[in-house]
Amino acid sequence: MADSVLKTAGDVPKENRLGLKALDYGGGKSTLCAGCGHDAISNQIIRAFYEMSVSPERVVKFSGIGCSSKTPAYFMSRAHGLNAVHGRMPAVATGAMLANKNLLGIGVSGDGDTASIGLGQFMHMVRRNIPLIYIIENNGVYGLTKGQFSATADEGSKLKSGVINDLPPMDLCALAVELGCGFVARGFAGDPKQMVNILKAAIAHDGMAVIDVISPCTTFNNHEGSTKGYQYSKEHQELLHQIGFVPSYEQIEIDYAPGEVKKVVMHDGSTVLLKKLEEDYDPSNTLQALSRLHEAVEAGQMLTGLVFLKPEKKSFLEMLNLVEEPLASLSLDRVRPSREALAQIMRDLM
Ligand SMILES: Cc1ncc(C[n+]2csc(CCOP(=O)(O)OP(=O)(O)O)c2C)c(N)n1
Ligand code: SF4
Ligand SMILES: [Mg+2]
Repeated sequence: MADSVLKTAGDVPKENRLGLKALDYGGGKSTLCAGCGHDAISNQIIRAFYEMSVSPERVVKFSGIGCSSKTPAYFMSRAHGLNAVHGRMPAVATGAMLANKNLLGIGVSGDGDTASIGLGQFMHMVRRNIPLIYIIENNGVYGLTKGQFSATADEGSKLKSGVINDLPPMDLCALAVELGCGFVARGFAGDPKQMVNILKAAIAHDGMAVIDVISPCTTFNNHEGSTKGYQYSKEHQELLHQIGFVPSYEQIEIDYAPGEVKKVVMHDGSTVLLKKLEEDYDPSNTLQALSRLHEAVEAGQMLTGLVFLKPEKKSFLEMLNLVEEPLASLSLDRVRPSREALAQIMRDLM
């Protein structure tokens, strides 16, 4: 495999296959704090959608409440957008994705929005395999409300005030694997090369793609004693593999020895390439994924990469056997039962 497949930070074309420029994928000016990891993630979202030549008008963005949930305002302003109340994005996104299956959905949430108030909704959305890219911008704190610990904060990590977290962290990747999600990844806002390829793979996936991204909060959780800051994350990041992505319309050139690179063909015909590093990791093995995530916690590693990948899993929309046209564009006479049918139902109930 040519090395360029694994390196994506290089040349970015001036126009994509739709004739659009990267600027066409931009949004409003960010109001987040300088250096916030969330802004770095927005940049990679812009890049991934641009390079994948996704029409922004085909995209629908969702979020809940939090600094992270503000970010859909900072990318793809030409896309549709729905901002839900705190922790309730999954219900809104489920409805929207069911109503128009031609849209490509991306949700941005926070560790508080997902792992605290929104946990119940999140879990059911994963179980149902709603086709949606679901990003958790994970900083271990409630940034918007001034930095209280969230449910993903590591045991023993310290707030600036000296308060120590004595509760165990919730691992959203492990939870998603356990609930049968077909695409589970962990990224780091400080590793854009890996991030952009995870995002491209998620765009190519049909089903729920859970991406937990460690995204440092420079204002409240980036000091010594924090386990979600830039310095700590850089020192503890452990790559499962190097990730490459080849879109369906490009040739794959392999020049690595057999067994060194695992190829996974995605729903849209693109290929994800996973170049083995030290360990032999099979991302389609649930037990291996769960045990590796547990090992990482015990060893104090911040494990990143495609933790679990099974593209063949049926999405909820496929299971529902919906008609070809999006439900939202069906005419009234096709969705409303006739007067006679309603009268018959009433008679049957009597
Ligand atoms: C029902 C409700 N409860 C509490 C709040 C207060 N609140 C706003 S954002 C937030 C947490 C945000 O944390 P997170 O989702 O991790 O996002 P971050 O700001 O860290 O990116 C809370 C508790 C609210 N807006 N609504
Ligand atoms: S408070 Fe933290 S999470 Fe919120 S914008 Fe500032 S750095 Fe980012
Ligand atoms: Mg947070």
